[in-house]
Amino acid sequence: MKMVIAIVQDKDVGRLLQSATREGLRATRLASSGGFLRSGNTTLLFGVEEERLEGLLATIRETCHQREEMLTQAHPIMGPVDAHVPFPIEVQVGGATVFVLDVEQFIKV
Ligand code: 2BA
Repeated sequence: MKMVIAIVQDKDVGRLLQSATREGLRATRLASSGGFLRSGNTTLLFGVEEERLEGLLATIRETCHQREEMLTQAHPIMGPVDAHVPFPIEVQVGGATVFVLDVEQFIKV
């Protein structure tokens, strides 16, 4: 079994969950926010059998889109920023950031 952690934009979550649940996949939805933009996104946890992994990744690719976001000012996490940085900066976000982990045990009690 694999654990797929997918960080997706809020705008894409509905479509992704609709497709995934239609395919019989299970997911847990966590509210999250990006460390860089500090704006809301969604982290989805999918526990999937290995043979269903590629199907899930294809669904994520189909439903999560790349978008441009505006960063209007520096955040402290960015560290010292050159005074000449021309805010606002346009940043490309998404489709999705996906981590695939091996699951050692899956237990339901
Ligand atoms: P954020 O951290 O808010 O990042 C939003 C977008 O800003 C990123 O899009 C990327 O295009 C840009 N960005 C992030 N850090 C940057 C930096 N140090 N310098 C310049 N540009 C930077 P994505 O790469 O599509 O990431 C979307 C969201 O996925 C991220 O939101 C974060 O929540 C998550 N993420 C991405 N990579 C990650 C990682 N390696 N570990 C954990 N979370 C990650």
